[in-house]
Amino acid sequence: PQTIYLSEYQPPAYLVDHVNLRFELFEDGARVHSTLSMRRNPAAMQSGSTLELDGDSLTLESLALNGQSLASDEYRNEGDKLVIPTVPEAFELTVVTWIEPQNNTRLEGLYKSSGMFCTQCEAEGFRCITYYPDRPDVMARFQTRVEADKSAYPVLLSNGNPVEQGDLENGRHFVTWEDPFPKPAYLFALVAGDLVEKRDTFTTCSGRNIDLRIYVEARNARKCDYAMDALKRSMRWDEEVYGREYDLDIFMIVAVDDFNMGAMENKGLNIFNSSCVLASQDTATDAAFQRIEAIVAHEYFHNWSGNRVTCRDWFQLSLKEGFTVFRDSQFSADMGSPTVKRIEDVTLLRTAQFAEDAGPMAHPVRPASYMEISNFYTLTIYEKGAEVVRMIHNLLGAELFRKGSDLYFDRHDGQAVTTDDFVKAMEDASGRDLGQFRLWYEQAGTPVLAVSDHYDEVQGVYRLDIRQSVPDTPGQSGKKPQHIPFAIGLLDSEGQPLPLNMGAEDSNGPAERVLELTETQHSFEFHGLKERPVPSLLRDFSAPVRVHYPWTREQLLFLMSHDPDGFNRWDAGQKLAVDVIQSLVDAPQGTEIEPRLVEAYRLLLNDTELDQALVAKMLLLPSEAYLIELSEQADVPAIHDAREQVLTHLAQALRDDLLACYQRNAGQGDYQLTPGAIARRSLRNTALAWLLHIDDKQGRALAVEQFEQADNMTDRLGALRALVNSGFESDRIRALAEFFERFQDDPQVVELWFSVQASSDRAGQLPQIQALLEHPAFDWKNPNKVRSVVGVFAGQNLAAFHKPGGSGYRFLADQVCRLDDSNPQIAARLVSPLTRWKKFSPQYSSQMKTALERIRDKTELSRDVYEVVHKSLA
Ligand code: BAL
Ligand code: ZN
Repeated sequence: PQTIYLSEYQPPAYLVDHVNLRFELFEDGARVHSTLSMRRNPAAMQSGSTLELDGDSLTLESLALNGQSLASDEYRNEGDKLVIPTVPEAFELTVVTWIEPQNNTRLEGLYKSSGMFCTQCEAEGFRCITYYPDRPDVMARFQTRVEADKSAYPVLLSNGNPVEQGDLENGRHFVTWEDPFPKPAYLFALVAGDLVEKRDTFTTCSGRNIDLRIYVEARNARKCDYAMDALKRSMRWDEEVYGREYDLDIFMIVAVDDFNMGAMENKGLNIFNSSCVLASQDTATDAAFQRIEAIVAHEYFHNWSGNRVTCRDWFQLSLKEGFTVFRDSQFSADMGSPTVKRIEDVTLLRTAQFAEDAGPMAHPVRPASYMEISNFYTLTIYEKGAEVVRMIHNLLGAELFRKGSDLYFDRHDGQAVTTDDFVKAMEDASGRDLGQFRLWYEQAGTPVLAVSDHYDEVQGVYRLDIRQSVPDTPGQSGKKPQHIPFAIGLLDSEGQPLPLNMGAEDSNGPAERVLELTETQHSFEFHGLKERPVPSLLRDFSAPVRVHYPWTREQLLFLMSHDPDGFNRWDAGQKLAVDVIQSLVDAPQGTEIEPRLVEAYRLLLNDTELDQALVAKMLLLPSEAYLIELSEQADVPAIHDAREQVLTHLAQALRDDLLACYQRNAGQGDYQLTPGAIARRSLRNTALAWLLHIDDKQGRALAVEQFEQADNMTDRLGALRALVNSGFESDRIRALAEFFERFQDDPQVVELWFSVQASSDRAGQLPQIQALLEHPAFDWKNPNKVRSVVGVFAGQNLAAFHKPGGSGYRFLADQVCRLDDSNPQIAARLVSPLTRWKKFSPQYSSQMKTALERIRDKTELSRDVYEVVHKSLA
């Protein structure tokens, strides 16, 4: 496959002013009539009058220029392109294509899911519908007429506002939609199905009434309320925090069962993976509710950051994704606990994005090249991209950042722009020079800060020495130092914040400072200190970097109970637990487990003063994935055993405290979805999991009771998970059977049922995983099912996946090869656990490499999987 380079970007030769689409939908296919009003782009760099259109898997039925049919020698196919050698300056092109949505298993373009027609056009799906200049910098006004059988497809939707509808012959009908806002083709959407409509309204800040609609299959009608409320909260928040008002008269969301992504921000017609929109107390966990709120907000926020102002080319993907993730994380922080949200974001970043940044697929936030753009919907583009925007926010402050975002939206409304345009708007609004800061977009890899300190007790001066390096990544070496905001505080031995006086004459300095690192080496001195302080470094995770500092366990214990920065308080606990677990990997049997860790957890379990949501987070041990990420040559079974040893030891030593914590947080009246109630459920389910981890009899009775009596999915699933991961085999079997029996008709809950087993090293060993793939509820065509079994096994059940002998790797390779023919996007994502083979100790890495080679050698490998596998083996 061909590599596409940012450096080769050229403006489009022809622009599209208007698109007129007519879809005739049938059971055996669809006919798409497209009329494009086109003209030569005055900014085009190449001369000539050749028109090139993108197309993929299309049958061309006819082609006409200004109403004149083109003969077969007046155009040609070159690879996936349709080339018309000579076109006028301005013209109308009419294209008729035949496509087969019912056979479209890639779920790109127009396809069928649960009997309905739907689309996914980002990034390059529109070319699977008709021939078109399918690139984001071609923005056009769309009018779309959808025709289908009226009884099978009573609801016909597209972008914008409905302008006409009526009946046709043979029981068919049509609706015509017009979208007044020019948009790239990736934002096009169409839905046709037998759906019910949940309606509401929203009055915007300027007093306009917006019609809000969520479309779902009838059986899901009761599961839309939460998403609708989340949508209204998002609309209000975007007005208040960013001054962004909704622009069309209608905003629609449609739930679709078979969907490659989480959701898609098509203009006025967001299409959601059912699992990211449908929720009810008895079927969705607290985590699912929170995810739904965040994704509804994310897609809604794209209306400005993505749709009104879009990307010039796909190298700029983080322009919309990084900014929009930052916006949705601000929103979630405002709706709940900012500290807990920060902990969740950083956990994902440090566990998975840092791993990506250190692996063979590492790429900058603005990549310089790609083969298949679908492979670049990554944690780097999304999460690191959001961190980069967050740093700008922190460097400028909220007020100037808002000025910058206003300028960005005003300046570029209706345009397709670059990350550089975004940074420039921030610079122009604030007067700050972000020249060096731009390296965050250009250089891949996670910067490393080596921090050491020195205290001069005679002078009362404490010095921090910080050395920055940015590791080499594929295709990039010898990198420059980046501009890093490094927030710190210092604490005295009582845990009180000390003033940070940076000059000998200063007094009453602030208790927290953001040090701006721009050089390879910096030293900062703090004066007037009567004792050696305890440093609190990288507060609130002020930059996406790794900090190396020789923490002592005393310091970590101290910060765990004293740091006023909630994030660092949690992080100190994580660092301590990591240190304790790492010290047990490969240690002789019977090595003592740090008694102070037990006491710290005892304090936490009994701490009813501290924010209970933070306590709930602090009780969670670092994940195996994070421990692997932190190690040089990972031996997963050894890491797993060490972690299990610590968990067992803690659960045994704290058994009575766990029971007390469980009781204290049980039975708090009616179900509520407040931060306090969510924290209580989290605490009691953690206590339950730990008790069952040591096969505690009383814990077992509590779990069985909770499983049977729960009035919500968080508690029912918490009890199920605890039982599944316990040694109480008959309870495990019974609970799994009962759970399936009860929820078998609900695909989202069946996904949970699969993933509880696939993530468990008791219930998810390879033979059991293979049995799940044979289960009648499993469906290879449904990405959620594939992810909940194969993805969860390889990504979360790490000891089973990395079982010596390599059976897990061979299994994954087989599934990737199987999926590659039907859904290459999902297949390429599944390869991910194998790509980091160099990270593991030799007995594992050689077998992982062999599995990658197996995939590489498959015939007719898709471009998606080809890119991931070849880059991983390079
Ligand atoms: N644009 C793809 C889905 C999302 O990030 O919103
Ligand atoms: Zn997005």
